[in-house]
Amino acid sequence: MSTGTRSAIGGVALALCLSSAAGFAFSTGITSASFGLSGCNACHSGGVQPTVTLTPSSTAPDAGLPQKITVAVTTPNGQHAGFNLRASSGTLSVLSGTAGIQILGGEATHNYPHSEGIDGLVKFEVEWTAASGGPVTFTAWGNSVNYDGVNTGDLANGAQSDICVSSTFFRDADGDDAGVATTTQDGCTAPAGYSPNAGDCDDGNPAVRPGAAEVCNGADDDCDGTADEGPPPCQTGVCVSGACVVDAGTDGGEDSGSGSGGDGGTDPTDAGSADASDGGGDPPVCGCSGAPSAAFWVPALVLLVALRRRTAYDARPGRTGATHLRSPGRR
Ligand code: HEC
Ligand SMILES: [Ca+2]
Ligand SMILES: [Ca+2]
Ligand SMILES: [Ca+2]
Ligand SMILES: [Ca+2]
Repeated sequence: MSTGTRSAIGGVALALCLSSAAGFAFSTGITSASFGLSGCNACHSGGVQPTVTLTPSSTAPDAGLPQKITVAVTTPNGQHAGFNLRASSGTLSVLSGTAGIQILGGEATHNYPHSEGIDGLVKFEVEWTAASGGPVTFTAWGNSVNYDGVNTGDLANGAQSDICVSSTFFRDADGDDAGVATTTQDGCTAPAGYSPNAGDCDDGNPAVRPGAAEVCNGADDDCDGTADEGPPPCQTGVCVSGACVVDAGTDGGEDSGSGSGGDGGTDPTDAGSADASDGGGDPPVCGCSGAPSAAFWVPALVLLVALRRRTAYDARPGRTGATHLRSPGRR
């Protein structure tokens, strides 16, 4: 068919397309939104099915490095073809210096029917860049057309290619999905004992990892570089490193030293108004869940004994200037 005839028919076809629905100009490209599983053959028929090959330049590319994807179509129905290529992730773009290919709705397609090369194939080359590691599926349709300006005398075929984008995985010995940056392995999917996330500051303890809840234990549970930070119960100064300072609940002598708050006497670790209901049975100063550990109880008992001694001393006749305030009713 001569170029002149093609142009005339093309003009008619374009006019028809414009009058029907915007975006439906198929000889000028099409996206998968316009076809289902039967691809281009939802509309094109009457021809012989071509062979379509889809070839990524690498089957295990690195994320961020552009790859070339080639869709090659045989031409049993003439010397022209169109195509559509989509990727399950990443970004398709037009290779610089390539004419007649566009990106529509994230998919690659022809601008006009391309003609075959000396090898009898119509080849479409597109650039694709992975966003991140993991499996990717490319789906392509190639349509061998007779170039008569209508969707008859043509037929298409599909092709699919699965690749996997390589990324770095970090050794995760404690299985908490956070690994250490010092031991890594590259691959498509995580090898056993490895995680895509780094940043574990204790790879022998699954409770310690980025994003874990910071608890009062003197350790940096969330791996942000600071131990026991954050609001109560972990506020620095309220939660003492290594143990939660809780009121025993019976006002058994925790009030000593100076400070402010509702106590008749005040805790060295008093949270101020939080302790206002003192007078026996304080709410915990530091509301830890679970029973306080030995790390709390041993020093607490030592303190208790010391305070009892001190109270006896203060109560001796002649002693006035008490060095600490006592709770009301605790004389
Ligand atoms: C929804 C129906 C429909 C689907 C799906 C469709 N087309 Fe078309 N196509 C048409 C129509 C109608 C024409 C004729 C009007 C025109 O050229 O735009 C056409 C024409 C063409 C032509 C020029 C044909 C010739 O013989 O001159 C090419 C090339 C083409 N389409 C490629 C494709 C490809 C590639 C696909 C699949 C990825 C596809 N089309 C899917 C309706 C469709
Ligand atoms: Ca046709
Ligand atoms: Ca850990
Ligand atoms: Ca921390
Ligand atoms: Ca902690």
